[in-house]
Amino acid sequence: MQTNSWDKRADMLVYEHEPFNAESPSAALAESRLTGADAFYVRNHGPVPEGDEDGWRIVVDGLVRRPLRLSLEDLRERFTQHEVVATLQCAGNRRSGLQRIGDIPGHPWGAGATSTAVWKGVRLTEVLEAAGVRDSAGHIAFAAPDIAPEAEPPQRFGASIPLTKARQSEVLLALTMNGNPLPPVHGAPVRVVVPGYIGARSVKWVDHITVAAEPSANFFQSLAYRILGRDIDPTDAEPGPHGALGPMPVNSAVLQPGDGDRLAAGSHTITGYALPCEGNRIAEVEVSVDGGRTWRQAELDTPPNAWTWCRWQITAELHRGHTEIICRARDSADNEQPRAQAELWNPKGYGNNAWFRTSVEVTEPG
Ligand SMILES: Nc1nc2c(c(=O)[nH]1)N[C@H]1C(S)=C(S)[C@@H](COP(=O)(O)O)O[C@H]1N2
Ligand SMILES: [Mo]
Repeated sequence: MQTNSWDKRADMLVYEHEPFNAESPSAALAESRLTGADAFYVRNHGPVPEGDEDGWRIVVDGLVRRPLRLSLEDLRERFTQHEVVATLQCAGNRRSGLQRIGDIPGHPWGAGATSTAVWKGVRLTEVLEAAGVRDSAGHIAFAAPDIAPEAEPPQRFGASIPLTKARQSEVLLALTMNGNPLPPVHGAPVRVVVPGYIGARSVKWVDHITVAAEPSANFFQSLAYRILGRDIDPTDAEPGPHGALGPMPVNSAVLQPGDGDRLAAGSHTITGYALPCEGNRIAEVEVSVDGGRTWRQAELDTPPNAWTWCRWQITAELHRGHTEIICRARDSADNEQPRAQAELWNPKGYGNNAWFRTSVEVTEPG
C-alpha cells in the first residue's frame, strides 16, 4: 500500500499510517525550542480532509446575534493577525508508562506527543465579538470535516472549551505554523490553538464554531478524552462532562540521553523539557542520577510566555553500572508531579505526569 508520511523526518515514530499518527523523536525535540513542521507530532482520528482553500468557509452560529460565514480572505483581512508561541501536548503523552501498569488501548506514546510552534492567526475572541455572543453562552464548540471511525456513532471530530478560556488572547484560529501556511496534516487551512489545554481541543481543519450553553455533545468531548474511574469500562461509560479534560497538569521529561542508551562513565549533559499547568511558569526542575536518593536543580531556559515549554539541562557525573535518571518539575503555582505512575492509571491512559524515569547503561570510560 502506498503510504503518505506527510513530509515528516525519517526518524519519526510512526504508530499508524491511516490515520497518520506519529511521535516526535526526542533528538528533534532536543534540537530547538520550536519544533520544525517536519518533526511536529501528529495525532489524527480520521483521514486528512481534502483541502480547497478557496471554497473553505467557517460558520459561527448558535447563541450569537450575528451568525457569520467567513472565508480565508475574511479572516486575513477583517481581523488583526496575532502570533503566539505555544506547545501542544496530546492527553495521551507518556501513555506507554501507564500501559506498563495495566492494559490500555491506544498508541503507546512516549514523551514525544508534544511539540512547539509559533502560530499566527486571528484571536478567537475577536471572531466571537464580531458574532455578538449572547449572555446565555457558556461554551464554544468546534467541529471539523474529518470523520473518525472510532467514534460511536462515526462522526465529525469536535471539541469544546469554556467561553472564559475562548475569550483569552492566547486562543487562536491559526493560519500559519512557524511562518508557513499550516501543512495539511496539521489542520490547513485553519486550526484552533488552545494553549495550555490537551491537544484534542485544538481542532484542526475547523469549519464550524458553535456558541452554546453547555459543553459539546461530540464523542471526543463527551465520551473520549475523559479521565474515567479505574473500574469503568470506556465502552459502556455514560456520556457527559464528568472527567472531561481541559488544562494539562505540570509535567516534565528527559529528552537526552534516551532510554536504554549506553554511555561511557564521566560527565554528561542531560536535557529535557517541562510544561507548567495552564498559564503558570516552571519554577524548578530537579534531576536525580542515583534513582532518587539525591537531587540537583537543572538550569532552565526562559520561555517567551506561559504557553511555551521550558527547556532544561544539567551536567552530571555518571558512574559505571545501570543508572536511573529521574526528573520532576514544579510550577509557579506550586503544582508538582506525583511520584508514582500507578496512582495515575486510568482506563484511557491520559494525563501521565508522574516523575519521569529513564534508564541508561554506563560503561567503563572509553
Ligand atoms: N479535526 C481534528 N482535529 C484534531 C484531531 C483530529 O483527529 N481531528 N486530533 C486532536 C488531537 S487528539 C491532538 S493531540 C492534536 C494534535 O495536533 P497535531 O497533529 O497538529 O500535532 O490535534 C487535535 N485536533
Ligand atoms: Mo491528543
